[in-house]
Amino acid sequence: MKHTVYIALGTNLGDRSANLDSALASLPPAVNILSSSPVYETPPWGYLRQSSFLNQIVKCETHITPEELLDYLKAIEKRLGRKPTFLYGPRTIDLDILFFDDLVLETPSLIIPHPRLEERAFVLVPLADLDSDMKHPVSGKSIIELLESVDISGVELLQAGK
Ligand code: PH2
Ligand code: MG
Ligand code: MG
Repeated sequence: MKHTVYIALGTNLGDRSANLDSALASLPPAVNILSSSPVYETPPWGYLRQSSFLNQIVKCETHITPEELLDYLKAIEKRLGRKPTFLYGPRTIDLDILFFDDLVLETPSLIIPHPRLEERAFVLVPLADLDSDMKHPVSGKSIIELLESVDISGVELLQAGK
């Protein structure tokens, strides 16, 4: 079965633009990119004493399961040189599943939709560029509605999407 998934990319170590490009190039063939948001430079969230991030979101289609997708994304993170740090700490590349169709899933290793997306301007701003009318499957709120309750200051457009 074909699934529509939204994947968030984040990076604040090394050559951040190159990290985004390498991650995007690594997604096919299991994950086919349908559209990509602009790239934003964003202030660090959660742990403040670190460099700013580049963030981007891609809308994709895939035939693999959520658990397979998680393993696939983790393998890409590892291949691109991600080293374990601490919660919300600096990272070469982070690939997070935001939505997987309308699925609501909670296992010890994976929560879908991403549990903190409502709080994060660095997710909601690029998501609104891709699909502002899309509704969160749990709250039923649209991305635009969610965006109204976060502080978007410091989120700067870096490069237009495709
Ligand atoms: N990722 C985090 C923690 N904080 N801040 C920004 N701006 N962008 C991120 O991608 C990010 C973060 C943990 O995944
Ligand atoms: Mg993350
Ligand atoms: Mg992650």
